[in-house]
Amino acid sequence: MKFLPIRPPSRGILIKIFIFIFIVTIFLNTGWFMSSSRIISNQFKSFEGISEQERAERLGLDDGITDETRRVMQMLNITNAGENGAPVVFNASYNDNIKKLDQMLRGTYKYNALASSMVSLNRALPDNRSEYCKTKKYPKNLPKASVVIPFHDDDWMLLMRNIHSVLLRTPDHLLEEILLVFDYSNREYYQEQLDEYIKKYPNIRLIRSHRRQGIIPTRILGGRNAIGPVIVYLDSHVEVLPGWIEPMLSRINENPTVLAWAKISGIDPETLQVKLDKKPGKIGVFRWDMYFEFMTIRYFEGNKPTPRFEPKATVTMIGPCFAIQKDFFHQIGLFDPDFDYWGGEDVELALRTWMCGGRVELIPCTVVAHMLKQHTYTMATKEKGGVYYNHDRTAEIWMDDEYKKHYYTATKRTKPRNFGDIKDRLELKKKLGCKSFKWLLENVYPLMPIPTNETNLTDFWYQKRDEGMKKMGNQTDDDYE
Ligand SMILES: *[C@@H]1O[C@H](CO)[C@@H](O)[C@H](O)[C@H]1NC(C)=O
Ligand SMILES: *[C@@H]1O[C@H](CO)[C@@H](O)[C@H](O)[C@H]1NC(C)=O
Ligand SMILES: *[C@@H]1O[C@H](CO)[C@@H](O)[C@H](O)[C@H]1NC(C)=O
Ligand SMILES: *[C@@H]1O[C@H](CO)[C@@H](O)[C@H](O)[C@H]1NC(C)=O
Ligand SMILES: *[C@@H]1O[C@H](CO)[C@@H](O)[C@H](O)[C@H]1NC(C)=O
Ligand SMILES: *[C@@H]1O[C@H](CO)[C@@H](O)[C@H](O)[C@H]1NC(C)=O
Ligand SMILES: [Mn+2]
Repeated sequence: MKFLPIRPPSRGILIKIFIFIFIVTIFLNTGWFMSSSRIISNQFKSFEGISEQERAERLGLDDGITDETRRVMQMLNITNAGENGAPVVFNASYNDNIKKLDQMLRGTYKYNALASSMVSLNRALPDNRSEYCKTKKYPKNLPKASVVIPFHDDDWMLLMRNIHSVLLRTPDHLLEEILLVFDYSNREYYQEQLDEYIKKYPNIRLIRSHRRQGIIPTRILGGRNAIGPVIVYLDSHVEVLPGWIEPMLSRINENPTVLAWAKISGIDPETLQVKLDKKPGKIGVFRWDMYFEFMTIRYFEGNKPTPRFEPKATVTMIGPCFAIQKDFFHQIGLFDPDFDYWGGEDVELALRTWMCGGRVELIPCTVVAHMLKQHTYTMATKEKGGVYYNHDRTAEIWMDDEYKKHYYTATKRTKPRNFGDIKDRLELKKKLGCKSFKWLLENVYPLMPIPTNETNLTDFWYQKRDEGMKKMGNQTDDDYE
């Protein structure tokens, strides 16, 4: 058997490795966002009647693209990446170092973070609203918002693009603050660099958790510390669109017990493309196993249709963007403080809002683009077990016995697992005089199919929905613009 002699690596290889490690370090840490003064042209007018580009200049918002990234973009012949929501497309295999960088970033973030690094923090997004939403007038004096953004491990550019989109598209007199809530992360750029960055902006505040807690405790932390009369929660990986905040604030101004839920469109995790349409969105409901589902407006509203782009009652919502009056939110108990890291919190809050005197509404004129991405971080603690623990709590606290059994059947369990102590929440329910689950089904969600003891719940919800839609002539919302 022959052994190959082990030679020390040549100087050229060492230099290449050094350069690669250098680039990787820069991308993962400090240099990622080193400021740059270029601001990409932006043709859209902001609410002030000036262009968003001018507003960006006025606010001193840099595009955030680093010199390293610019070099990569040059090699790949990319300019104006992602402008107007266009997809960023490149072939990383063109160059070995770029390929390695691309693979490394994908491994770390589970989306195309190299593409994210190329897209200006001030990128324009098309104003693709319906004429109705574009021309609708709202009162000048609306309650101010604390925009609360919990964040953990997302890349710097993704979070900053979110913050910039809020600063660019929110009238100053409606923005009390942007409240960043740091759900502990090891990313170096979220230490001093972040502190330095927000110093420039008196209306950006940062509170830090010194251990990782998950989205629910972090949102509670934000809810307790928010100053403005209205809290708007945003996921860290969203960009808001023109005219986003007035419709929600206006609805809450009319009725302070409305939980206002935005229409959510998508940011492609591969290309960062923002995909829009002119439809009013979809209604949110839930199945017997407690999971969220979308439902078409036509089917949900049946023979009682509301005007297309006016706020619509919805049973549940999902979390990328919603607004709620702070006092009302505190009164109904924020989020359940014993919930585990993540999962089921939006359904729980929606049920509680309805049952304890409020309303949940889809606000079709508010549009926020959200990146649906793979999570790389912990979603459950060992003791609790994440979403199942949270669902069980919801069932035990908010469902009456006659309905709770369907939840356990649908989740294929005869007995609940550990769901913690629910004494405080039951007391709250009593104190607030909340209505029953039966009331909710009858008044808010009459389309929820009620099983019998013998019903096989697998696919039951879908079967009944499809039957119901068929009876109504199979109308989708596809032409609903
Ligand atoms: C970029 O453009 C130059 C000159 O037009 C060309 O030689 C090069 O192959 C291009 N690179 C890529 C990745 O397309
Ligand atoms: C990407 O570039 C590599 C190297 O230049 C080439 O072999 C490959 O075919 C390209 N892939 C696509 C999809 O263009
Ligand atoms: C704007 O909306 C129209 C109609 O729904 C859609 O066809 C178009 O693709 C949208 N534009 C963008 C940039 O998403
Ligand atoms: C359904 O099951 C429950 C016990 O799980 C029982 O009390 C009830 O009478 C049953 N209902 C019918 C209609 O069989
Ligand atoms: C329930 O229905 C599903 C499919 O709809 C089927 O696969 C399953 O075997 C059924 N379970 C029972 C106990 O009949
Ligand atoms: C609705 O769609 C189903 C299949 O998806 C079809 O069998 C049925 O005929 C349709 N009904 C109407 C009224 O269009
Ligand atoms: Mn999200």
